[in-house]
Amino acid sequence: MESSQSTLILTQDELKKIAAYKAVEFVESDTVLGLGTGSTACYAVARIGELLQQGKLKNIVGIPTSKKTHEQAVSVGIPLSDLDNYPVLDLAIDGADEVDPDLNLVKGRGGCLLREKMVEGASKKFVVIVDETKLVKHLGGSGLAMPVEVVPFCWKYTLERLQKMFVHAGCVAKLRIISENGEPFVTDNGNYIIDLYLEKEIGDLRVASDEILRLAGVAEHGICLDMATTLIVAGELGVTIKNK
Ligand code: ABF
Repeated sequence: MESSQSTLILTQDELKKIAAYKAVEFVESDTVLGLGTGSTACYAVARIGELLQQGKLKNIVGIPTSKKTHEQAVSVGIPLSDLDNYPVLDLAIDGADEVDPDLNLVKGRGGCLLREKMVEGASKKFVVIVDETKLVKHLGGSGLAMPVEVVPFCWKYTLERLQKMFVHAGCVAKLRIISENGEPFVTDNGNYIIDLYLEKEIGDLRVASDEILRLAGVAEHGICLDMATTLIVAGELGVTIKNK
């Protein structure tokens, strides 16, 4: 007789949900929470709303990192405010596009990096939630975009400067577009996104970060150094939690 062994393969979406639910276990009543954006953070926002409705969490104030998250939080009944009223947050939960072994991040492929960095940078604790596909040896190493939010004014000038800045890393800079006729993606702040595609390592991340920010026309970039305090990774073999 043959014995059959079934292996449970979880989808990337299921892993995102597992990481998000684990993070929400760290949420306590009477706290101010940064609410992230993206398909992973979305699960955390939904779960927080559910726990509020069940009375298992009380007196939460959410600070959303995007218009989209604002809408979702309202729809699940999370009371909201902003950084002007709550300049210090207890905890923020959000996803990331890449995470390196030192818990440095690339954010912004969802286009909300500026607000995310403002809100999460104001939080005493920042829990990053990802599925294992987001782990990289070095930032920019996935071959995917390193986003930079720029003002629309003379964006081509800014794009060329950014590309030249990282020519040593084989950088190709592209304006993020949302349609075939070249319509640019516009952020919640009315800005554009320039995506940097790197062939090689960018070099010292702190130097790169400072250099990008010094360029007039840049509003913010997606490199997040020393922001994450905890990383929750959901993978096929379970959940791992790493504290900085
Ligand atoms: C946000 O959501 C962003 O910083 C990042 O771009 C994105 C991650 O996307 P997802 O959770 O949908 O994979 O946190």
